[in-house]
Amino acid sequence: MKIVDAKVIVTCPGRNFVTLKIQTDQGLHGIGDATLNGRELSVASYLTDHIIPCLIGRDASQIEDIWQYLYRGAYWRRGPVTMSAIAAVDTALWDIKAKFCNQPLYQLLGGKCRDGVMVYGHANGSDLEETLDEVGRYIEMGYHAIRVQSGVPGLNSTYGVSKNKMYYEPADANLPSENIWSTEKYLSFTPRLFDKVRERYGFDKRLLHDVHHRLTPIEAGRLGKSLEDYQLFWMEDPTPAENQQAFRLIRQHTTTPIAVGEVFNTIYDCQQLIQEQLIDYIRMTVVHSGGISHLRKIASLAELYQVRTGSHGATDLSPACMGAALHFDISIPNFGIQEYMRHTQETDEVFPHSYSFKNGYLYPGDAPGIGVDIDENLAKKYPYKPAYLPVNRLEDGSMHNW
Ligand code: CS2
Ligand code: MG
Repeated sequence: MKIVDAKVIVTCPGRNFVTLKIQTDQGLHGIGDATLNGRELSVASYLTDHIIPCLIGRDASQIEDIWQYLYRGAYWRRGPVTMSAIAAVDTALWDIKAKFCNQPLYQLLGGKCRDGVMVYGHANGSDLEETLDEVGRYIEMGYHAIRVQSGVPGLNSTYGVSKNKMYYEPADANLPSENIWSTEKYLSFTPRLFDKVRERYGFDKRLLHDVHHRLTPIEAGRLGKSLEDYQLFWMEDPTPAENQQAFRLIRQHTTTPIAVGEVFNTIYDCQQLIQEQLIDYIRMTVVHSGGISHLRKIASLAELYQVRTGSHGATDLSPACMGAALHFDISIPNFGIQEYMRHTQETDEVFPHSYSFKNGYLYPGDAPGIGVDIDENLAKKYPYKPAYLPVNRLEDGSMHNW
């Protein structure tokens, strides 16, 4: 089965998405998400200008060989742009292969290890009271796991708090907006937040929290220790993870489980974290980690060290990524949880899909392939719009981590 055509579709149904569509000589096509929030056009160009010319005429069934060709052949290995582009090719080729076999993709990945994929939703509020109410709303919607993010008293903005409570879109301006951060205000408020959530809703729901790279290792150890009484499912991205051994310091001070990895893009970014069991969940997902082929290798390494998956699933990852991720999630033995930030209705219309939500779980459905497609005519109605993620400064003006 030969690749005869491939194209990149950039569309903005409320936010920008980049999708690769590969066409074969047997009339089958496959799609893959290539969206990198704030750098979408870099990946679109990497695919159009550097990868697609090398794909035409290749055998679409040779997924691993094409992956190795694109990874080794780039010479300049790794990085979010390169690995998102490779991910899109890999996902589209798995989509094609499963359609060729007329099977949902999970059947080609070893079949189901579980009936459904437990997800977590995003309760957030501008202050403690609104956040408490939002947690209640997510419980009513049937979620068993809820991420809790709140505005911090004394700060005008912080990560994870959105105007629209159902759809969190962090890329909020056509040039980076500037947020102000105070670790002191955050560290003194956050334990109180979780104390109130547990006081009102008890302990049977899984609570998660995203620190979003903002603490030093010892501050993260302090936060983790201060949250132990509230039994979090995980504390996410407690400190920037380029220095993997920094997590040894956090581990010395707290048993609060740690999740890291949404900004990683190859197995080398997490190898030490997994092998030294410095984390409990690996957050990498299909679109930014080289696709299904590479993510499966990461999950296998993690399985050896009892590290579970907890894949990223923000609104800036398209339904094509979510669809592929659900087939991955349902087929691996060491699945932990799947993030599920809902997409807008207009996004769901551009990307018709077979996955569905019920009682706190997502189900991939049994459509052949990844169970997601793109409506090219509808996609044309939403032209690309420049949008950047914010930057973050401390109160004294020095740059920090957003
Ligand atoms: C966040 C993301 O979902 C998460 O855990 O870290 O919302 C992240 O901020 C965005 O994907 C960045 O584009
Ligand atoms: Mg995160």
